[in-house]
Amino acid sequence: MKALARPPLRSTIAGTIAVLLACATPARAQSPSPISAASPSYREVTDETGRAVRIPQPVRRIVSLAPSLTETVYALGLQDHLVGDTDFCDYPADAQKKTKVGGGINPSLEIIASLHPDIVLVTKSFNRLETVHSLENLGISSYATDPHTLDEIIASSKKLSDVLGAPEAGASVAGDMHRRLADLQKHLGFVSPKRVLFVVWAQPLISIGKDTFIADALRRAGAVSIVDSDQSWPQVSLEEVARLQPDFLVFADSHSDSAAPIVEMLATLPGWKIVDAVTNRRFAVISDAVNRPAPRIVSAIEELARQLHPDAFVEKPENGKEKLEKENPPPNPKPEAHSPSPLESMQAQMTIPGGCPCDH
Ligand code: B12
Repeated sequence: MKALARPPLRSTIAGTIAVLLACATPARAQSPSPISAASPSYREVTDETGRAVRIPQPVRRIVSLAPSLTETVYALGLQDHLVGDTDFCDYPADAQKKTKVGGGINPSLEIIASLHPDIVLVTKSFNRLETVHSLENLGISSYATDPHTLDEIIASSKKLSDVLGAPEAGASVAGDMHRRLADLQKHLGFVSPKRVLFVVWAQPLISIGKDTFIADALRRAGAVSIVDSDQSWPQVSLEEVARLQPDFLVFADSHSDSAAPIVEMLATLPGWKIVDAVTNRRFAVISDAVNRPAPRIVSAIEELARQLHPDAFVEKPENGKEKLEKENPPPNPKPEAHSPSPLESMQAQMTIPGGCPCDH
């Protein structure tokens, strides 16, 4: 497990160099866009953390400091304006080709400054306040999001689309998310929610608090977190998990090459054997989109709902067809091959990178 990294001295020095660079040459004067050579107009908006932010208009050069924000920029069709993103921005695949500015919690201020962004996008639950302050010192505007529910993710994407100058795309993305979530609720109807433990981090065990977008995502998928904490990312003891005995453990997919199935690994760790869901291999693995407050989180919710409540998604055979088959049964029907359940398939594919069950 990696501890939360402090920005290395190297990045502080780099920051100082960047300040000097920025003072010597105004950032926008070096932009390749001929229009930006003219004196820019600005728009002042309040971001989701209540900060007043001055944004050059139109926004032509965006740096994203979180995978969720990169995904949102792509979903809004603004990827041609994305000039830099983080090492962890891996979706869609094209995002991997953008200039990398480092990690979300320890980005290189020097690289960011060299990209001459009009705006740097940050999100409160992943980036650091000190990064925002350093950018401020460099004269670079940053806009922060901070969604805590699915409705807030939708509203946040919409607001961002407005700030970035693509309001129609925002309305369309929001409409699609609303539709898919409503459709999911039709399937789930009145299923009784499964009690789950969402594993953010295995050692020490970190889960989710009730005021997080992941807790809301679980609710939308017909699940409820057994952890009822006011803290966003609480550390939880295995004794507490054993006392609460979740029906399922839920993990974000790691996309790692490692072969060891995650629950097999957990079962070998001290303490985890007392959790029935581990002993009985009751777990669900969904896309790491669940960790990212962005439009694709809806797909992760759909995945989870299907794994936890497969019966709610069984297609009802058409009456006519059923009747016809009963009247004319096929000759010597073949015995059905055992097709693995989604959970069994997941178990076969599931992997774990160096001690953490998620793509962390
Ligand atoms: C909990 C956690 C999460 C949570 C929330 C993130 C968070 N708050 O840290 C969730 C599950 C959402 C998450 C997601 C991801 N995570 Co994570 N996560 C962690 C974990 C396990 C603990 C971090 C922690 O304790 N946070 C608690 C405190 C620090 O955060 P907080 O309560 O939100 O408080 C901070 C903010 O509020 C901020 N703040 C306060 N006011 C303001 C105001 C503004 C304007 C801003 C910008 C910030 C800000 O300052 C506070 C203190 O820093 C660490 C690993 C570890 N064991 O440390 C990895 C870690 C931070 N995650 C990591 C990664 C890679 C990811 C993902 C990219 C994974 C993925 N593949 O999708 C995603 C990205 C999400 C996104 N938005 O796109 C890496 C980051 C590496 C790096 N160098 O940047 C870490 C270090 C794990 C690792 N690989 O080592 N993660």
